[in-house]
Amino acid sequence: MSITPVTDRYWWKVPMDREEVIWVAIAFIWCLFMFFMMPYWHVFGKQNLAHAAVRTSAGEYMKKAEEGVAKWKVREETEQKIPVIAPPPDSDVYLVARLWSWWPILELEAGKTYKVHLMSMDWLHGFSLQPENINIMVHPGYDHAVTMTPTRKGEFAIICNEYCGVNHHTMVSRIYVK
Ligand SMILES: [Cu+2]
Repeated sequence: MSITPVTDRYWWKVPMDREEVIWVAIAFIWCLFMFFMMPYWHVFGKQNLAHAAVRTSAGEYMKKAEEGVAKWKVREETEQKIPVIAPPPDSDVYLVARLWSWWPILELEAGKTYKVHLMSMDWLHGFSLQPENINIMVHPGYDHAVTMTPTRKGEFAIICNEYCGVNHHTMVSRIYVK
């Protein structure tokens, strides 16, 4: 039972009001616009990075990350003595996410391309590069490779943007671009 009795039982047979037709048309056109914006922005937005994810184990991934540090370490930073590595262009760079740090710190060259790998050693973390605002989920068990070509010189911040425990707010790092 409704508060006011239904006067016309077959309301769907009543022709649509002009205003309603206009709103439905606007909503539909907006839906189409948003839909085609997705592929457009992927190609022309310069924010969506081409990436590939491969299944792997924490041990295997850590071995590759340690190899990179052994080869390309230039110094250490922060109280935790996190190594800073300067990998050569076109190399595979492995960045480890774990409770609650990013390891190692990357020092890249502007205009050069790198394949940056991301993986978590424990549970879900989020790679958020600021102020570029590039956001990538970092899963355990998946080596997520992103092709990166830094265009601007400077210091960029990495913050974890997936809540990952009591020290989540300290899970910060940086990328240097020279
Ligand atoms: Cu985290």
